[in-house]
Amino acid sequence: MKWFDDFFERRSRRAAQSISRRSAIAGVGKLLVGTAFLLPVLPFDRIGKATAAGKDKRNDDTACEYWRYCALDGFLCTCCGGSVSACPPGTEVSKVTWVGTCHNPYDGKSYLISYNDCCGATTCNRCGCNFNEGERPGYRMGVHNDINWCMANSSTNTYHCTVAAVVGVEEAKG
Ligand code: ABN
Repeated sequence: MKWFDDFFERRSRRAAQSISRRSAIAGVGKLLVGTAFLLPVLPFDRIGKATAAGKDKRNDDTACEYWRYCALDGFLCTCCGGSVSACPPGTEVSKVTWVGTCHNPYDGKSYLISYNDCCGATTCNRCGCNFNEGERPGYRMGVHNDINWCMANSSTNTYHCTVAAVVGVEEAKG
């Protein structure tokens, strides 16, 4: 490897003779400033961000951010074979429930939403969500959402998933 060492020694000596320390520092400075100006205009891939921004999850009933789920704690029935207001086949709707109020961003009104659990099949375990608008601690059971509402069903009290049915709308202020 002597030839390798000799080669680089010669190149280094030649560079040291022809390039002053000041011009070397100026070169490094130019490189840094150039990079700072050039980097922001390089074509970064922003497609992922655009796609996420393009889809409004507040209007997607399979997403936790769907407007009706503002006080839902559980697994979405829309991901478990049911719909936003109907239990999946083979399960039955809970006889008791927790009711929350959610704002619909598309018409500006507030709606009363009934969060019924669907009972009679093992826990779905898909699309687990936990939003707690207006929810209160467990010692106020009627306004607490972290409860298995299937407990009141006589045939089965195994929790599967939760639906969010609209049961009322705010009245226009007169
Ligand atoms: N209401 C949904 C749920 C079910 C079981 C346990 C906690 C929350």
